[in-house]
Amino acid sequence: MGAWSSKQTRYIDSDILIVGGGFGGCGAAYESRYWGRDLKIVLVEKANIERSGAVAHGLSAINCYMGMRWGENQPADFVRYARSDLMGLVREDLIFDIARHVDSTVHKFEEWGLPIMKDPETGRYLREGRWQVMIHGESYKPIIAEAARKSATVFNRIMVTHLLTDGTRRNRVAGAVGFGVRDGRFYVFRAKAVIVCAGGASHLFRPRSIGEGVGRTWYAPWSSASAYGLVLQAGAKMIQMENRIVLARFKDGYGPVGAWSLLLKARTTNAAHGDYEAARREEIKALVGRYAESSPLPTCLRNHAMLQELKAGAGPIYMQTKEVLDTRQKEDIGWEDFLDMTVGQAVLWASQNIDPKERASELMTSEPYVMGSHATCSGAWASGPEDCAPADYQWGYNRMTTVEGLFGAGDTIGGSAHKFSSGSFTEGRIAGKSAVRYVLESGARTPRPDEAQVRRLKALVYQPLAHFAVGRNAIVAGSVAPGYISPLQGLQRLEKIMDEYAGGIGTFYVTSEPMLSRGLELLTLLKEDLERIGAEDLHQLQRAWELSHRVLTAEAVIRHTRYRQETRWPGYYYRADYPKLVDPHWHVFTCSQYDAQTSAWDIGKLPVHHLID
Ligand code: SFD
Ligand code: AMP
Repeated sequence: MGAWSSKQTRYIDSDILIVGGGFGGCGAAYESRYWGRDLKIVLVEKANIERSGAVAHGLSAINCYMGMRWGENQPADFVRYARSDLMGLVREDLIFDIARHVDSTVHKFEEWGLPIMKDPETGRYLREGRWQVMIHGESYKPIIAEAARKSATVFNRIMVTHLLTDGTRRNRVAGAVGFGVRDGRFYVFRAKAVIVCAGGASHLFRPRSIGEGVGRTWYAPWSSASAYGLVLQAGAKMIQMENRIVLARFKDGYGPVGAWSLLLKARTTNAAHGDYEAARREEIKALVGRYAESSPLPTCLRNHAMLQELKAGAGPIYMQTKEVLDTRQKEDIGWEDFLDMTVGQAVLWASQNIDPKERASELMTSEPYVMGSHATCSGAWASGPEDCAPADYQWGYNRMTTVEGLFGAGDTIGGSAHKFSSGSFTEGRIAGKSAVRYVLESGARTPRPDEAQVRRLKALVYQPLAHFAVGRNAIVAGSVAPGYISPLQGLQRLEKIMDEYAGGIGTFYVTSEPMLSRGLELLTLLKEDLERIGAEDLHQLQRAWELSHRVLTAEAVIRHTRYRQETRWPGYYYRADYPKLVDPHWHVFTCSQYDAQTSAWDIGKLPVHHLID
């Protein structure tokens, strides 16, 4: 311990601190520099923004683009789409706000060098589907990171572990602390406003991958729930934490299906070549009523149809790739779709002798993920845009959480699904502009974190190193150590609990009140053991704090899932004790608030307002 507790503490002061340099963070950096020319803007990132976050490996499509300059769509259309996809429960004000600004973001991306595919006949962006455009996106992240680098002072390789609050006003953010994953230093970032953009959560639930593929997931394995772990510990209200997402993907490699379904128009069938989704429409309507009437069928219901087929023994489910690859151009699109964002799927095809022109490929549903930016909307409750949010959705500055001065974007913010990469960057821009206004208007009221709080956190952050230093002396064999638990052991225990009790793959996504309560009990025992987590080096120390964020997030997921007494999103998860969707009683957001001092959770409902017909 000694060596680390004596590590130098470095103080960095700023007007605006951005935590996480992914899509939301880069957008926040870019826009806060535009509006806050003379402000000190600092971005802190646990990896290196050049290739960090969910888009590290690139993408092949931008999934949120209106095309207003060509009259393709209007923001209100997009709100209707996201609302029906999420079975009615979204923040329409937040979605509208993103939709009206997202096109300008995509145009900037193109100006900065991102190659966007064009339709040779119209000259417009090549549409994958109504909302999606195709890109040559292997280098998507470095292109976007350059804009952030030019806008903010970037500190790479610093893992943020906790937010700081003001010494006298607990509900006022004052900065953040973390440690250098390379230099081991303790960093104290003091700021007037903080924008958390630390991304979503993989590895809360046990993944399907085993053995040599263990750890492989759809969302990035380094998406460690920090967005939620950080803001909920600061006391921010969270919503829809039960609304985890399950993805239908090419089996085992997690290759995306959108380009195949929407652009190439490949059929998804059961083993007998049958169109099971159409065949099950009436049955699904009986389950969820009018929500099954929207087109396209909501994402969760598409999963549901697939799961029903698998349970009936009608699998494997296949994407009929060979029926559509009749030209070289289509074949190129199919391969590039994987090579730009999921190289592993192309490798898997090669290793299994699959030529998509010759034979169909299996699809499968993934383990659940917790995010705020895909076809799902878990995250913090945020104040809405001044011009269109209803009064009870507005208490301060746009995208400010319920903690004063604490903003968010991307996966951090709840209620606004279907942001994807472009919408997350756009939301970062919105939050950045708003944070600048907050800083300028709040003037001299600079928050001051309490020094005792900083000292306490410094001791806490390095504790896992001390546990290892002492506990290693009692290692009995291999890695068996009675005195501490390792980050990997803790992670695997968390995944097992979530999988078996909270509706993971192990139970075909089914859970219930007694299962969730038992899961919570086991999670509480895990939390006790995690007080003795041991880290042998700085890398493991990062793993330890990532796990801490994941566990708190998992607890929120269990509590919200237990609270919502209905099955709102069949195909994402099922409450066996409440198998039906219950409108209007559950046509509400679930909402929670955590008190880090007492470890108590307050849970309740918030209204869903429909602003667009
Ligand atoms: O196939 C800390 N996404 C897709 N978006 C699209 O537009 N098109 C697609 O094609 C997409 N698809 C897709 C996507 C993601 C992935 C992994 C795959 C396929 C395989 C979604 C977008 O990527 C996603 O919506 C945005 O990236 C979300 O943005 P944001 O900012 O909320 O998260 P981030 O980009 O992961 O960035 C988070 C950053 O925070 C850092 N970080 N830094 C310091 N301290 C801590 N404690 C931190 N914790 C995290 C991270 O390192 C990261 O830089 S498809 O599904 O449709
Ligand atoms: P994916 O490649 O699966 O991530 O999908 C890309 C985009 O297409 C996302 O916006 C999905 O919601 C959408 N999408 C994928 N498959 C379908 C489908 N069968 N019907 C409608 N939308 C889809």
